[in-house]
Amino acid sequence: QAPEHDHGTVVETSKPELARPPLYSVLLLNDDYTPMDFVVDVLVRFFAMDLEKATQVMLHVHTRGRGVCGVYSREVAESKVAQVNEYSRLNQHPLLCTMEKA
Ligand code: TYC
Repeated sequence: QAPEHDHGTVVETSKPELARPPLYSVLLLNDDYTPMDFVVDVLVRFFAMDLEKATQVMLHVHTRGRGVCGVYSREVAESKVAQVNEYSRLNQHPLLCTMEKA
């Protein structure tokens, strides 16, 4: 004889929701020593900006202290941060790139 499991009233339903992976903003931080031209070069080289956009973002970071370079998956954001910081150290500039959940 089968056990009685059906209590008769509560029926749970679920809406299928596809879990979207979280996005991360990649940021540049201002400092007093990195040349403006180098920051513009970084934005063109690693964030596919044209010169005009790169100059806008560099000046935003220079005046506001930090600024968003792009929004990516965690893996791509981690790679951008690592590449930018390695490139900056290689060129002996203190420029810092970081990321945070968007
Ligand atoms: N503040 C720097 C200067 O006056 C320029 C600069 C801009 C540095 C943006 C870092 O993320 C930065 N040379």
